Amino acid sequence: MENCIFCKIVKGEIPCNKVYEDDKVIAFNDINPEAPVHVLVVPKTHIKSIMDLSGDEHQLISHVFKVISEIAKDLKLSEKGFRIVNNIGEDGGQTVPHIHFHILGGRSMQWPPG
Ligand code: D5M
Repeated sequence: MENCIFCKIVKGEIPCNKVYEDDKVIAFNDINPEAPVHVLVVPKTHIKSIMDLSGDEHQLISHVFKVISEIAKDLKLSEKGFRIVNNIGEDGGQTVPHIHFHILGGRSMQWPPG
């Protein structure tokens, strides 16, 4: 997608601080970290949100969760815990309309979120 910032990161047109990449997803540090660890896991295909998944793309989300668990292990988040966030649409607080999952960790999380 032409004007999508995450598509530009996927294509290497915008730099990122990459923590993981394979043929289906890329993960990099969030530019505005909300926790000591704040990583975004982004499918390479331009899909707006989980509401726009079709057919095989549901398997992609399963892959995303496998990648999240591997990153959490690598970053030593699994012992104390961490949070996965997926914002959807305006009320969900989604600001980048390309599906992505936040990994937040390294501090105690609050509930409910704002
Ligand atoms: O989350 C979108 C997130 O994307 C937000 O936390 C900032 C982050 N962001 C935006 N641009 C960049 C770049 N260029 N690098 C890294 N992180 C970025 P949302 O759930 O849509 O609000």
